[in-house]
Amino acid sequence: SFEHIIYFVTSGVALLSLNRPKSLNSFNEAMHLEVREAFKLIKADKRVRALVLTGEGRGFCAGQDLSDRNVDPNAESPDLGRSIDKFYNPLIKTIQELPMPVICAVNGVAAGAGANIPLACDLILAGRSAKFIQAFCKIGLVPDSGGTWFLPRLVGMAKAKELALLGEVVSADDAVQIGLINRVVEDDVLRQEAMDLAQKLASQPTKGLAYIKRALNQTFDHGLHAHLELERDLQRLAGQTQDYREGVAAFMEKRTPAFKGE
Ligand code: T3D
Repeated sequence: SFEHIIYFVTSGVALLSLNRPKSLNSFNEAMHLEVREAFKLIKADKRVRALVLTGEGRGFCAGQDLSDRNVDPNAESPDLGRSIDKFYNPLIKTIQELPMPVICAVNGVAAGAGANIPLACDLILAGRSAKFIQAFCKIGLVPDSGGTWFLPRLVGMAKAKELALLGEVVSADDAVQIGLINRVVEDDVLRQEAMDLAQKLASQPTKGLAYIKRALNQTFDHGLHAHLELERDLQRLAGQTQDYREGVAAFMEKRTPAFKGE
């Protein structure tokens, strides 16, 4: 069992909640290791067909736990590249490559890496009180966890530069407005709304959804011709799934399909 996260599976949905509320769920090494362990469980568990990522308490995640960094003038500089290599980059790749929808339920302040981890997810819901802060610039750092990659793609270069260089607070409503996130709901229903949406997705053709996710995640890496070829390859795979057969059969028989995620 875990100490710094909450993890369980219910009705096809895995819930992973960051659980260091006293420091706004900032990442120390122990929490990183538990998150990594949870993703191993998700990948190995055939029941899991959607994931909800959220946090306990009044914050979603305040990024790196800064109390773990020795910045004494006489100490050697900490190697932040190592921390990124070891923890943040693998986490972002894992989320992007997970073959199922990942819903981020941003339950409060999201700062630093905590503001960018949601951007790697597939759908972002936020509670009314959530705030997004590219806090890096305020301590002399660079947006990581894919921030400088996701931001211009989501909100355009002008807004991306404004967010990254000024580190101003973006409210949940403004985040929807600029296309950073999908939806805002009231704080007290956020968890339930995210679980409901995840359960709906978990009853859909999981492999098909995984291929859709893969196609969209790669779109900005390709020219049109290369991307048409990727779509063809993914469609070939989709056409080999049981759920595709079920979807067409159910349509022809005018009944509700029963997808198994196979
Ligand atoms: O080092 C590497 O591995 C490189 C990778 C870096 C990735 C990064 O994420 S760098 C960016 C790190 N994060 C930040 O710079 C954000 C720091 N936090 C804040 O600016 C503010 O806490 C917030 C804007 C997020 C929230 O403000 P507020 O006023 O709502 O809450 P607060 O009072 O500041 O925080 C509540 C408590 O959480 C407080 O502890 P206390 O005083 O009650 O004992 C505060 O110190 C603690 N806390 C918040 N963020 C962090 C933290 N403790 C350690 N590290 C944090 N990042």
